[in-house]
Amino acid sequence: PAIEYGLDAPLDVEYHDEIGSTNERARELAAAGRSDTVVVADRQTGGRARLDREWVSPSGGIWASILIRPEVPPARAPLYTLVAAVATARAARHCGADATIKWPNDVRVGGRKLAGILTEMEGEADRISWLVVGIGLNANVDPADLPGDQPATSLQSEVGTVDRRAVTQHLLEEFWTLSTARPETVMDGWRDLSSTLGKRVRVDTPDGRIVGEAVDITVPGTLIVETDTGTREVSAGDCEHLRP
Ligand code: BT5
Repeated sequence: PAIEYGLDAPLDVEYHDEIGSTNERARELAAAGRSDTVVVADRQTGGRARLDREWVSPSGGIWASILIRPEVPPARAPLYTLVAAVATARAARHCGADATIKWPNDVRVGGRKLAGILTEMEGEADRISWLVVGIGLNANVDPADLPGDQPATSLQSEVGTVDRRAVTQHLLEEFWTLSTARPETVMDGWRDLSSTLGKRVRVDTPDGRIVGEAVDITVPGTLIVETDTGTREVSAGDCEHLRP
C-alpha cells in the first residue's frame, strides 16, 4: 500500500522481484477493474519497448508501470508520456545526473539512453478507460548488460549506486503532481528539460520521414518541425538529432 512505501501520492505499489513485463501486469490489473496502482519490478524477463522492440531489464533497474484512469479523451494520452519523461528526468537530475529529454520518450545523459517510456491505453471515443505508463529507468545496472545497438547509460554509471526506493518515490510523486496539473504546466516542464527543441531533427513517422528544425511542442505532445516546405506537426515517430 502507498502508506508503507511512504508515497505522497494516492498510488498503491505492487512489487515483484521478477516479472515478465510490468506493463502486462498493469494491464491485467486494469482488466480486473483496478486503478491508481504502480507495478514495480527488480527485473523483467519480457520487457517491452515501442513497436514490438525489446526492453532489456536486468536486476537493479527501476521497471515500473503506472495504472491510472484519467477523465480525459484518448487523444490526450501522449501527454502522459511527457509527464513520465519529465518526472523521470527530474528524478534522475535529483540524483545528480545531467538528464535531458529527446522527443518523445527518451531520457538521456550526454546522448546515451538512460530511460524509456511505453504508454498503452484503452478508451472509448470520448474517454480513456485505462492508461498504463511504463517507465524503464536504468538505475543500478551496468551499461555493459544493456543492448549496444544505441548508446545506453545508467544512474550507477553516471553518479554511482542510487537508493532505488528513494528515486522511485521521487519519480512517482513528480508523476502524480504533473499528471494532475494543467497540460501547459507539463509542456513548460518538458521544454525546460528538452534536448530536442532548437535542433535539426529527422523524424520517422508512420506517414514517412520529416527533416527540419524542431521549434516547439504543443499539447498533448505534438512536435512542431519547420521544414523547407513548411511547418509540420508530428504526433508520433522515432526522432534523431542531426548535426546542423
Ligand atoms: C522505449 O522504447 O524506450 C520504451 C521502454 C519502456 C520500458 C518499460 S520498463 C517498465 C515497463 N514494462 C515494460 O515491459 N516496458 C516498460 P523505444 O523508444 O522503442 O526504445 C527501445 C530501444 O531501446 C531498443 O530497441 C534498444 O535499442 C534500446 N534499449 C533496450 N533496452 C534498453 C535499456 N535497458 N536501456 C537503454 N536502451 C535500451
